[in-house]
Amino acid sequence: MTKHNAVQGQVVRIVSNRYTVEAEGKTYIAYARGRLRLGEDIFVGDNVVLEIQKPLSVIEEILPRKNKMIRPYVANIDSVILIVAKEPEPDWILVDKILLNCFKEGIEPILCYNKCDLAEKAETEILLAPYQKIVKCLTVSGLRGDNLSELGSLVKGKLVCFAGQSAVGKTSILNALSGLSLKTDGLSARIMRGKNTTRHVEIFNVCGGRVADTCGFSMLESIEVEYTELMYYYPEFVPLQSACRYKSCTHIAEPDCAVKEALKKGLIDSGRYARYTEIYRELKKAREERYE
Ligand SMILES: Nc1nc2c(ncn2[C@@H]2O[C@H](COP(=O)(O)OP(=O)(O)OP(=O)(O)O)[C@@H](O)[C@H]2O)c(=O)[nH]1
Ligand SMILES: [Mg+2]
Ligand SMILES: [Zn+2]
Repeated sequence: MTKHNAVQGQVVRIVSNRYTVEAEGKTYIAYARGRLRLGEDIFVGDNVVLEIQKPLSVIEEILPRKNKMIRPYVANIDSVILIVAKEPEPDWILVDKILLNCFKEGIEPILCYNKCDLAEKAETEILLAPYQKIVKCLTVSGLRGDNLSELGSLVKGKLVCFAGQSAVGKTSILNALSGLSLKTDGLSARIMRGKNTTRHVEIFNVCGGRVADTCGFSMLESIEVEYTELMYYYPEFVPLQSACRYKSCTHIAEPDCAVKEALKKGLIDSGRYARYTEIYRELKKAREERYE
């Protein structure tokens, strides 16, 4: 069948099964062709072939992705700005999982500590120290405006994704950078957790680039990494690998392991290593359960 009105566009917003697609400078609301709905999910950031129709256009095809993030689901991004904050208390396992997903997908991660107006400078430095050597780190306050121009300069010319737990201040920072007034909300006082204020993923034009605001989350139940390959997504382990006795040493129980030697000498952060072993065991267990 010949398509007369087919154009290429990018999905910029998904709310339930309605997709907002930008194509040739215009915005269209679309639904997905049935066979797509049954197959792989469509992500915000996906480049698609769109059949323009009224009242609703149709997404006919998803074009190949350069990368994808799981939780939040976003595709074709240049970098992830992973936001943690003074409150809610950072979940460093979650941080490490998002980082390793970035390294696996070849996406540049940036670690951004928000609400620095509530924290002592020394406290922030201690928290970020294990990450300084691995990723670019930045300390900001969405509320007070600290370092927002530096953050804005990291967005320029790129499609970046704001990721992190609910109520770390993703939407607040986006509002401060853009002048938008998207909905934000505080922490639930009883459990000191976010209220999942942002309910869908959406891309906005900001600071000469584009930002995908995403829904906060508190767990990352699945990461698509084999436990036997996990060590390759820890940039501080990779240069030591060749000094381990075994070529594919996982740095868990093997003898003569250079990573464990470095750990003893304090050259590898003990928190990062402990979380590595936890994620390793979790992936191994999931793998074994799948094949039982
Ligand atoms: N003190 C302080 N509070 C902030 C700062 N940035 C954001 N907040 C507050 O943190 C709360 C959560 O902000 P949101 O922007 O809604 O957080 P979010 O990450 O978008 O949350 P979800 O949409 O649920 O994922 C709000 O009450 C904000 O006012 C900051 O720099 N300092
Ligand atoms: Mg939000
Ligand atoms: Zn090793």
